Amino acid sequence: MSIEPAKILSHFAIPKEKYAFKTINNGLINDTYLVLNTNKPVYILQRINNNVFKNVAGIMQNIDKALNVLNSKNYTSVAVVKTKKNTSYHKENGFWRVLSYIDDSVTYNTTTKNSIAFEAGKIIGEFHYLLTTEDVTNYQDTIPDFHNLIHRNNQFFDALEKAKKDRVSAAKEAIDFAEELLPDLLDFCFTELPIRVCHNDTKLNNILFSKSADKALCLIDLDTLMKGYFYYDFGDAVRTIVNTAPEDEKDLSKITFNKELFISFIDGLSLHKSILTKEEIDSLPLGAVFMPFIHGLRALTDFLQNDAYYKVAYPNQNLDRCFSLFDFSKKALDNVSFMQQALHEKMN
Ligand code: GN1
Ligand code: MG
Repeated sequence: MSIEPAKILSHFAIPKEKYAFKTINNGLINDTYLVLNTNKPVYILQRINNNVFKNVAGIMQNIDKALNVLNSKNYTSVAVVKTKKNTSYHKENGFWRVLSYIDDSVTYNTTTKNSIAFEAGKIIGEFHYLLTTEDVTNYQDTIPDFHNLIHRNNQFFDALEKAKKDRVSAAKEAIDFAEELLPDLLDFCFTELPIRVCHNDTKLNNILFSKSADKALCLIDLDTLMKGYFYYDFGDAVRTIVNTAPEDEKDLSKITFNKELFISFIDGLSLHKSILTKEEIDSLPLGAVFMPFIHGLRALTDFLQNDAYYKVAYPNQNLDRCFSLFDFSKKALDNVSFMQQALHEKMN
């Protein structure tokens, strides 16, 4: 069914003007449009993927709740624009929401700049600092077991059993690696760690920066905001900041664990180190191995399931993502002692 973004937008409480729409193809889940008024971006319009997010009311409730506290002199939030009925989303041929657009802002898929890594660490620290007062039990668990490796392990073996032969043989090397590393990572289970309200998708391009000032403004894409461990947000940031190659990089020699970027990132994070327990800090190096691994495993599982979950731009993209993510996971594993040492120096 064709969608008329202008018609959808008319249900939201915004000035009645002539708007133009530009598709943004960055996300793998939702459909996103930039809304322009006389060539100037003014809003973000999104159709929420209801296949992935079964409980849209729950995610919007979580977001509204968090936005009440995500505000400080160091944190400029994106706002949810209400509908004319004063609700946070509009239901018509899917679930739609509108977000404010912050002028002069930009996102980066990768970086080679220490200042960007530092700012990313700082804003993730600020985000968690502002949310420490929140009671995590007031937040809905909108995708249960999202970063639960036991659950992802089961999905992987189930997919492997049912997959087409040609897909299994194309993915052989990745499957072997997954089977080799899974037992160790399944043991990495910090039940004694505090459960926090986490972002759960802190990749670099979910951080909004000021274009002119190289300053991080806030985290965007709050759909997966729900309970979690701090190392989820740490590891997801590390896999996209410390690695200077994109998530689907085919040339594995370009996948790097850049030590300088790591140091800059934790320098930024350390401004809020007081919110973290010693056990949480100790969990971080393995978190940096765990997060790329679990994402690689999910990409591999989706490849085996004929790309049912993620949007793919070309046939083997899920497999490329998997190889690249697993490769970074290996490189992070080689750097565990380095990370331990650096965290010991900067976060104690
Ligand atoms: C998905 O659509 P996007 O890019 O916000 C995924 C994340 C992955 C990411 C890979 C709900 O997020 O977990 O990190 O792709 N989100 C969901 O870049 O599955
Ligand atoms: Mg996301």
